[in-house]
Amino acid sequence: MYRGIIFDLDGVICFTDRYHYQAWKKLTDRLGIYFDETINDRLRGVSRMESLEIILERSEVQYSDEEKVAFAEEKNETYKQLLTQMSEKDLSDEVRDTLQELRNRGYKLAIGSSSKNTKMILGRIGLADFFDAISDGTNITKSKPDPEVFLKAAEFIGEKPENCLVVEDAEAGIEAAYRGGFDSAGIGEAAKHAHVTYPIQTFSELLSQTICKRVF
Ligand code: B16
Ligand code: MG
Repeated sequence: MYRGIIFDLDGVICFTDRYHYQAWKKLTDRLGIYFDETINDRLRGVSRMESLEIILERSEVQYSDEEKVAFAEEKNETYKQLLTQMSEKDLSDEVRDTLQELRNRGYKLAIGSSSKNTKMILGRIGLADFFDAISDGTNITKSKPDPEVFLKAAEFIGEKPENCLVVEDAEAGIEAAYRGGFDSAGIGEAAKHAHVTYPIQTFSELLSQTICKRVF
């Protein structure tokens, strides 16, 4: 029986993939590096600097650490500019209603995201003050598949990993949950991961009797 639920942000609560893609594409076009949607899919749940390393696998030029930091900042400026298009309309009725019902059932609700832009994104979609705790890219040193972001989220809500469910869309996120001792619900590609506890097709399946039935 779970007491807390920890949600990944990008790909679970809202969808920022296309903005990540557009921002990386602008950078890679400038640098003359090949980049496509398939490579973008490999960046799900992966930190900004690790994402850049994946992108630079296609580069013929070796860049210094200083140049890489500058590239990551350049991408993030473009990305933040694109995020200004987001609004409460980018939170689906299904996600909003399911979150509210989980709250009504008495669960503690937290975010566990690799993104350093988590608070900005939550603000734009109208969830700035909704969650009991936020663990994100600003409070971790190791990103998924390391479990740190979820272990911190569990600590922030005062629950042990075995009492929390992690909800993820990325394989790296399911792996992180598994390594941290959490059960997981995997949506999209993450539903196929060998270590996923509950493969789900839609967010509202979290309300099913086998996953989050508890009413406090
Ligand atoms: P930022 P999540 C992840 O968020 C994204 O899936 C991933 O594509 C991105 O590189 C990472 O956040 C870092 O984001 O550049 O905003 O710090 O899926 O863990 O919520
Ligand atoms: Mg994600």
